[in-house]
Amino acid sequence: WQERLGPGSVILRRYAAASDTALLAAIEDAVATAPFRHMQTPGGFTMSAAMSNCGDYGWTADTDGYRYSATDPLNDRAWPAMPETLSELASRAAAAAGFAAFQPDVCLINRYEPGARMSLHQDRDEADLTQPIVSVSLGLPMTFLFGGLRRKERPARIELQHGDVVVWGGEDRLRYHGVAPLKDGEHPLLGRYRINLTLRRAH
Ligand code: MD3
Ligand code: FE
Repeated sequence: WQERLGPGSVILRRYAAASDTALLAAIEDAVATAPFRHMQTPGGFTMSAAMSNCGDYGWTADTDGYRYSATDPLNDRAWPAMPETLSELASRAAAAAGFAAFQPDVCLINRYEPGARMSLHQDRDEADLTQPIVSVSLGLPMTFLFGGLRRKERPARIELQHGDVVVWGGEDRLRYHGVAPLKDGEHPLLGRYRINLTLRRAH
């Protein structure tokens, strides 16, 4: 049930499966206020995953760059609050992986449809890179690309399924990573989607 991926990263297989309907209800609640949207990269590309956020901050991308903001640029209102089901799950998962007292202040919600992907990148927009990141996969299975500390290193391919939780921290925090194009399929709860929750401490 628990697999070590690297010195600072652990997969907790199916860890969130029992909370899936509560998590989906929390996501639907959030995106009723802050709808899914396709953000632009600073390089002018449209991201294929649709995104939204909940928490004290939200991660955003536009032609000016990547940043965390306290308000949703679509409506200049605060992001929806992070439901306790989410922050509690993330803290528990982080503790199980050896990171005590993790308190996320942002949850990025990524929605993939068949063909959507995320190219190799590092997560480095957070103030304190000693804080881990917790990710929760829901819906269609996907292939996660787990690279090295330099972009040119060939990434390992890791299958993640509905309910799998991964905690990334320590020496692995700045590893390049991405998502292979989503294969088509039908999930009993999510239909033709995969949703990834990425819980972080931005500030
Ligand atoms: C490994 N999202 O939003 S989450 C992202 O599945 C992002 O939507 C992917 O990468 C997704 O930035 C992957 C898993 C993840 C998140 C952060 C990491 C893996 C990581 C940081 C370091 C190493
Ligand atoms: Fe990332």
